[in-house]
Amino acid sequence: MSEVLVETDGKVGIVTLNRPQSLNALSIAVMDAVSEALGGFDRDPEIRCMVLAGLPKSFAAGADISEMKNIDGAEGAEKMLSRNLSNWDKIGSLKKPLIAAVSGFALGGGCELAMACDMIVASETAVFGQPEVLIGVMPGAGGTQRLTKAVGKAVSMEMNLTGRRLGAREALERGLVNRMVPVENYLSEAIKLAKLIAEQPPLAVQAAKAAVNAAVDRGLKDGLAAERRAFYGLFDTQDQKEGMKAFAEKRKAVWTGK
Ligand code: DAK
Repeated sequence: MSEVLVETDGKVGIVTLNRPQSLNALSIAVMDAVSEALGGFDRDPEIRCMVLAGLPKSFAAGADISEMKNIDGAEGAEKMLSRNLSNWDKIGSLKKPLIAAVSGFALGGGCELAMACDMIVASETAVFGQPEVLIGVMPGAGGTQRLTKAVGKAVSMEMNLTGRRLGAREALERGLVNRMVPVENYLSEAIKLAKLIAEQPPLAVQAAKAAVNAAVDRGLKDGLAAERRAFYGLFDTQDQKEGMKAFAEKRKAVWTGK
């Protein structure tokens, strides 16, 4: 079974992450396939709106730690992740609206991927978080930037510095997600919202999306670049090696501050 499923429902293009054995960890191959599928829908004149869905248990539990675990130093991190970076940039610059359908874990890169979408439909079981600090690093794909814009400085600080997670209700109250629905409906609600958007005049929709993004994204490029530099830099530390090793060995990490 493919790790990324691609289908259409009328004028809606649907991409589903399907890697249940690792809770939809975002390997580079998965991100390649996601960005290719979404890019294809963005160029397809028959498609007006897109949905990016996870599985009921997990939207995505972050970038694949087994791929990052052995990265050696900041240079190694930049080398390995820069190709992946173009996938994230492509998703962030899609012209057509993209709705995330999130259930279960949206952690690390999973939370960042949901936030890179234009709207989020969450199931009651959805949990959002940036737990990178717990494995010796920090977010590298928007977690310090988009999250702060979405929930404000105080809550973003706490999430980024302690790994505290937001449940679906709190995410709704804080404006991170558009709606919260029972778990059996999260995908159908996201598709329903996408179909409503797909009925609107496409040029007006795309112009409005670009204008809303202009309001929230001012300064985002600089912020993302600063975040990425700091993220790569942490691969020069022993704490990054220890954090990711401890995750793989299912034990508590011992931090040395080196
Ligand atoms: N990577 C790889 N495998 C993962 C994974 C991940 N992120 N999350 C879970 N898994 C795997 C587990 O290793 C386990 O595999 P097996 O032992 O069964 O082989 C399986 O999924 C089930 O996980 P658990 O046994 O841990 O399940 P639990 O229900 O006990 O816990 C959990 C679920 C989601 C709380 C836990 O698995 C967890 O804490 N996962 C890690 C969450 C995390 O730290 N995420 C952040 C990763 S760092 C960038 C782009 C992206 C990024 C950075 C830069 N650029 C383009 C520059 C993103 C970075 C990150 O996301």
